[in-house]
Amino acid sequence: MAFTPTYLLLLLTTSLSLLWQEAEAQLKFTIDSVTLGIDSSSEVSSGTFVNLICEVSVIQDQTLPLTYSFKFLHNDVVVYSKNTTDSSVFYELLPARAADSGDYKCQVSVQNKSKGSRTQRLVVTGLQTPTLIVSPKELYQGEEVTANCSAQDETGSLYFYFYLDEEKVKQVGGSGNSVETQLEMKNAGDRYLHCNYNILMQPDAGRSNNSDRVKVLVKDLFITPIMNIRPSKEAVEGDVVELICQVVNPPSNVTVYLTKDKTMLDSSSGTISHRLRVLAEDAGEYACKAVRNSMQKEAYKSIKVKELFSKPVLTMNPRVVFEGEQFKLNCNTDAYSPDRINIGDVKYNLYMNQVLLTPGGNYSGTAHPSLNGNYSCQAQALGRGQPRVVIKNSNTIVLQAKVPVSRPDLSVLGGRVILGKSFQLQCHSKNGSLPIDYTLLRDRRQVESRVVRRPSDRAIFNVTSIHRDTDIGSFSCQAQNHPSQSASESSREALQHIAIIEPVSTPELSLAPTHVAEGQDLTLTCTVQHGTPPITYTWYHSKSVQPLGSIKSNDMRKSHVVQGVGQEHGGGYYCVTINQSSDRKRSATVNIGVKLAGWKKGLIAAFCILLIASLLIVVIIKKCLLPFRRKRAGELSVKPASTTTDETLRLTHGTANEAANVTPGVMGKSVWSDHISGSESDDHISEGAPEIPETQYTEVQAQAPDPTRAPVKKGTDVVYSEVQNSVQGVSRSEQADGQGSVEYAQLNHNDPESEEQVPEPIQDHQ
Ligand SMILES: *[C@@H]1O[C@H](CO)[C@@H](O)[C@H](O)[C@H]1NC(C)=O
Ligand SMILES: *[C@@H]1O[C@H](CO)[C@@H](O)[C@H](O)[C@H]1NC(C)=O
Ligand SMILES: *[C@@H]1O[C@H](CO)[C@@H](O)[C@H](O)[C@H]1NC(C)=O
Ligand SMILES: *[C@@H]1O[C@H](CO)[C@@H](O)[C@H](O)[C@H]1NC(C)=O
Ligand SMILES: *[C@@H]1O[C@H](CO)[C@@H](O)[C@H](O)[C@H]1NC(C)=O
Ligand SMILES: *[C@@H]1O[C@H](CO)[C@@H](O)[C@H](O)[C@H]1NC(C)=O
Ligand SMILES: *[C@@H]1O[C@H](CO)[C@@H](O)[C@H](O)[C@H]1NC(C)=O
Ligand SMILES: *[C@@H]1O[C@H](CO)[C@@H](O)[C@H](O)[C@H]1NC(C)=O
Ligand SMILES: *[C@@H]1O[C@H](CO)[C@@H](O)[C@H](O)[C@H]1NC(C)=O
Ligand SMILES: CC(=O)N[C@H]1CO[C@H](CO)[C@@H](O)[C@@H]1O
Repeated sequence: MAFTPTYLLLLLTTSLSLLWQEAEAQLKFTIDSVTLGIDSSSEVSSGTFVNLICEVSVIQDQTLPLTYSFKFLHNDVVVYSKNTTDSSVFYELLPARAADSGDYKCQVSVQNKSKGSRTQRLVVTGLQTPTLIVSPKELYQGEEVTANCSAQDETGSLYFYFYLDEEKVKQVGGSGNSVETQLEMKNAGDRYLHCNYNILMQPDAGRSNNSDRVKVLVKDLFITPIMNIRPSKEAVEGDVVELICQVVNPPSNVTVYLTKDKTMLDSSSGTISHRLRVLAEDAGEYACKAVRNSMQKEAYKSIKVKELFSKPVLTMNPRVVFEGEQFKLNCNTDAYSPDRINIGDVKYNLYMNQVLLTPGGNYSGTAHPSLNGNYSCQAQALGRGQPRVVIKNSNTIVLQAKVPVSRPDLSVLGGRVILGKSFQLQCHSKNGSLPIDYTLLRDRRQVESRVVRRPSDRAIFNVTSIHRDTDIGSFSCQAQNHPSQSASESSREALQHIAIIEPVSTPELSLAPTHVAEGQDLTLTCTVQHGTPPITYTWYHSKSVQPLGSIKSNDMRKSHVVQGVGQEHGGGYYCVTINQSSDRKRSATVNIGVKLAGWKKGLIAAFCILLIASLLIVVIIKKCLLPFRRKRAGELSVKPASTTTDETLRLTHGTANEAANVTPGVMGKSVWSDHISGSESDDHISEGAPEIPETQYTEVQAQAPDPTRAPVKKGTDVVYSEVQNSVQGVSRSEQADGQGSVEYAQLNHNDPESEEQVPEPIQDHQ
C-alpha cells in the first residue's frame, strides 16, 4: 500500500471529524430563553398577514453550532416545526383567518434539553364573506336549484345557512369550506337567495356576512286541472256519465289523476276521460289532480245520482212461522224517478237460495222444512233513453220454519222415586224449535220454569220429596216455544208406571222358641210392617259382624233357622233389612240363653238324689250316735216341694262358710235348697261356685223392647246362666215347667229388684 498525500489528507479530515463529534456530544450548554413574538398586534382583522417569530437563546461553553428543534403550537396542537441551527424561526399566517385565532406557543429542543415560550394570544376578527352560486337561474315552480355556498379562505368546520327571500330554508354542515345543496322553489316570481356560515370551533367569530343575493326567476307552472261532468252532474241511475279531467297546455312531466274517496279511478299524462254508468253509490265528490315533481294542483266536482227506483225491500209476513203455517213474501220499491220510468216498469224476481223461485214480487206458501232457506228478490227496470237495465237486489230473509213443541215427556231421572227422598223430574219434548220454555206443574199449579236454549240442555226440576206413592200423579209439565202457540202438556199417565220405592220400616226380630235348649233349632224371624219388595233380610249374632244368613224376598217376614244350638248360640240377635231405597234398617237386639240339654239335667238330678241320700244317712247317723243341738241358721236344709206347684228345684247361693261347716267336702262352698217359687213360672238353679274354673257365664241382656217376648223374667237385670261342666246337681223338673229345662242362676245381689229371688231363710231341716 502506497502512502500518498491524498490518503493522508483523508485520514486527517476523518480524524478531525470524529473529534468534532466527540466535542459536540460533550458540549455543555443551557437553553436560556425561548420567546415568541407576533409582528403585529395581538388582535388583527381577517385577511391580515401575521408573522410569528420564535427566538431561542442558548448559553454554551464553546461556540459550536447547535441544532435547534422548533415547534409552533396552536391551542396545544403542533402546527409547524423546523430543525435548524438558526436561533430564530418564523411562522407566517398569510393571511390570518378566524380559524387562526387562539393561543400560540413555541417550544425549542436542543439535544435532550427543551424549553417553551410564554403563550401568546392571537385574535383574528371577521369572517370571509361567502360566495353563493346558484343554477339554474330560471325554472318552474316545484323545481329545484342547486346552490353552492363557499368561503375559500376559511378553514375549520363550517356550517352554512341558506335563505330564500330572507327566510332561512336550509342549514348544511360540512367539513370543507363549501357546500352544495338543492333548494325547491315553490312559489312563482323573482326569488332571492343568499347564504352565510359560521365556524363551529370559533363561536366567538360569530356569523359571517351574507353572501350576495342571487336572483332566481321561478316561472308559474300552469298545471291547474279542469274537471267537467257530461252531460250533467245530476244524473239518474243507469245514465252514463263522462268525467273529464285535464290540464290545458301542460308542460312536460305532468300526470293527471281522477280519484274518488282515496280510490284512483284513472290516470294519464294529459287528459282523462272517464265514462261510467252511475248507480246510487256512485254519487259523491270526485277529485282531479295534476302532479309535476312535487307540485300538485287539484279540482273537485260532485255528482248527484237519483235512484231510478229504490232498492227493493223483501218482507215476510208473519216473520215467525211454524211448520204448516201460511206465510207471504212481498218485494217492493218505495221510490222511483217518474221522469224515467213508470212504477209498473219495475220487474221483480223472487229467489230462494239464489235459485229463481217465482217471477213477480209476491209469493205465499205453507211453511215446511223444504221451504227453509235464504230468500231475496231482484228488481230491474230500463229507464227511458238508457242503454241498459238497472238491476237491484233486495235484502235477504232467512226462513227457518219453527217446529211446534211436541207433547213433552215427564220422566223421573233414575227411573224411580224413593218416598221421603229428593228426586229429579225431566220435562222434554222430542220435537220443537229452541228455545223452549218448560214449566213444572204440581196439582196444576206452576212450580218452576226452565228455558232450554241449546239441544244439549235439559229441563230438570228438583223435587224435595213425596210421602205417598199417589203423590207422583200430581206432577205434570208444559212446553211452549212461542207465545202465539198454546203450551203443550205432558200426559197424565206419564209418571204412572214409575217405580216408587218405599223404604222398609224398622224390622222386628222374634225368636222361637223363646227358651231354647242345647240341640234344639232356634228360628229367628224378621218382620217388617211396610217397604217395597224385594227386601233383603240379614241376620246377625251380636258377637259377630259376619251375618248368620241373608235372603232376598218379596215377603214382609222372613226366618232364619239356627240348627242344633249350642251354648255358644246364647246371646243377642238382630236383623237388618234393606231394599232399593238403600235405607238400612236394624232391629232391636233380642237376647236368648241356651238351657242345658235334657240328659245333662238327668245326670245332675241323679247326682243330687245320691247326694241327698248320703246326706240323710249322715244326718241319721249323727242323730243317733252324737245327738246335739246346733244352730239352725245357715244349715243345709231339704224342704219337701209340697207347696211348689211346678216342683222346681232351685239351687241358691247360700252362706258359704256355714254350708262348709256342715257339709265339708261335699259340695265345696255351695248349698242347695228346695225353693218355693210363688210368682215365677221360670225356675232358676243358682250355683254359687265362682272359683270353679270350669264355670261358664253367659250374660243375658234382659232389655228386650218387648217385655212379652223377653225370655228372661222382668226385673232381673243381669242373670248369669252358669253351666257346670262337672255335673253337680240335677233337678227333675221338666214336667213342671213344661220345657224340661234347668237353669242355674246367680242372682245379682246388687239389684234391689232381685231381692225377691233371694232364697227364703234357710229353715231347720227338722
Ligand atoms: C428534527 O429532528 C428531530 C430529531 O432530532 C426529528 O425527530 C424531527 O423529525 C426533525 N424535524 C424536522 C422538521 O425535520
Ligand atoms: C438523552 O437522554 C437519553 C436518556 O434520557 C440518553 O440515553 C441520551 O444519551 C441523551 N442524549 C444526549 C445527547 O445527551
Ligand atoms: C362550490 O363552488 C366552488 C367554486 O366553483 C367549487 O370550488 C366547490 O368545489 C363547489 N363546492 C361543491 C361542494 O361542489
Ligand atoms: C361585513 O359587512 C360590514 C357592513 O355590514 C362591513 O363593514 C364589513 O367590512 C364586512 N366584512 C367583510 C369581511 O366584508
Ligand atoms: C321529466 O322527468 C324525467 C324523470 O322523471 C326527467 O328525466 C326529465 O328530465 C323530466 N323532464 C322535464 C322537462 O323536466
Ligand atoms: C203483491 O201483493 C200486494 C198486496 O199484498 C199487492 O198490492 C201487489 O200488487 C202484489 N204484487 C204483484 C206483483 O202481484
Ligand atoms: C243462507 O245464508 C246464510 C248466511 O246468511 C248462509 O250461512 C247459509 O248457508 C245460506 N243458506 C243457503 C241454503 O244458501
Ligand atoms: C217429531 O218430528 C218427526 C219428523 O218431523 C215426526 O215424525 C215425529 O212424529 C215427531 N214426534 C212427535 C212426538 O211429534
Ligand atoms: C238439583 O239438584 C242437583 C243435584 O241433586 C244439583 O246439582 C242442582 O244444582 C239442583 N238444581 C237446582 C236448580 O237446585
Ligand atoms: C232386595 C233388594 O232389592 N235389595 C236391594 C236393596 O237396595 C240395595 C241398594 O240399592 C241393593 O243392593 C239390594 O239389592
